[in-house]
Amino acid sequence: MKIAIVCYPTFGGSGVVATELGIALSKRGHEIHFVTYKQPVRLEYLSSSIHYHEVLVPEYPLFHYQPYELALSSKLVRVVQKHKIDILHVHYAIPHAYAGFMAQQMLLEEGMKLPMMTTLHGTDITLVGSHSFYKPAVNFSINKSDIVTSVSESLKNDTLDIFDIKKKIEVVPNFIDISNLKESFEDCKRHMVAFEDEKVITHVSNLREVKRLTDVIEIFYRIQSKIKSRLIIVGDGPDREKAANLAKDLNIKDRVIFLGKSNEVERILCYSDLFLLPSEKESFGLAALEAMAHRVPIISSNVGGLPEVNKHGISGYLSNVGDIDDMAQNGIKILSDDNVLNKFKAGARAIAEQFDVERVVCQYEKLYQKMI
Ligand code: GMT
Repeated sequence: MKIAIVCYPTFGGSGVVATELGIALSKRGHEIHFVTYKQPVRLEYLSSSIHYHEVLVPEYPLFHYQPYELALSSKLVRVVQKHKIDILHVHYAIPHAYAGFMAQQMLLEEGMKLPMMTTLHGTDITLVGSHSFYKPAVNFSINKSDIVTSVSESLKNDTLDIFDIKKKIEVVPNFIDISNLKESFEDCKRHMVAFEDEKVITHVSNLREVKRLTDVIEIFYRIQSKIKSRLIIVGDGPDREKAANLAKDLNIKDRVIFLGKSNEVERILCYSDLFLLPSEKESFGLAALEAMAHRVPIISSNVGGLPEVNKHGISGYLSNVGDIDDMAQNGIKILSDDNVLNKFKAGARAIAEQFDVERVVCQYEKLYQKMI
């Protein structure tokens, strides 16, 4: 099939999933066309089966806001016509499902039918999409999609609670390409962040409020008082400074390392002993799944789709949002005995294997078939 994929090209989970899906589909013989404003960060190489079409939005002084949806839908029409695209798959409803619907309508005028699948990822529903500014348009474009998928049961239920959805929502979980994981590095550079006798605790996110970054610092503060350890924070975002200030106030500034946006997440996960994800909301928690695939146990909150990924007592532990004491105690429980740590490492990997790309991509393929 010839499939156009619309996504955010950034480090965010929805863009990562869309890109990895495109790569996996291309390996299975499909022709993939990414349509977005920048080459997706996870897409290293273009090939005869993976193409990228840039959406350009020229600055015009009359517009206070440049009309990205308009440029995206126009680009989609051109790409679909030129490359004879069979299917459109949009990731993250806002504004992609809306722009996709407009493209569908324009193509219909020309006698072309373009089936559209919308994959809901989380904040497009629970945070941004539910805002009254956007809600009617999001509701409309979800209902206009030919197939709607969500990345967890929890997100499906949230969508049905928040919106007036007439469509069936199929759950297709996020995935990980286990066979392509880089699991060992000749020079893993662990020595650059921690001494031999210290444990490495990691957090990866866009450092937004919803990730509760100050909880990450508070949990680490409690753990490091019992277990020699370092905290590595990967990613960048609005809460970075607040977290850095808290680390300073708690006198653990030297034990917390902010690495910013990094392309070396796999390398860091290879030597991590524990991953913290105490989020306020999380439709799935792809960052946790990536850590688990690298055998890193998870200390997380129990919201949204996290219990579908992080299995309590097997791959890590779940606690109520904000219960930093419980999260710290669970972290200490895992880290204080190497036998326990190894048991959790194996558990994390075993659960991650259930989300292997091979098991998931065929679910998307079946749904594509259904659409055409
Ligand atoms: O976590 C974020 O803030 C980024 C966001 C995104 O849209 O890229 O992530 C959402 O989609 C990911 C991929 O499906 C999920 O793994 C994340 O749990 C979800 N984030 C939230 O629900 C907060």
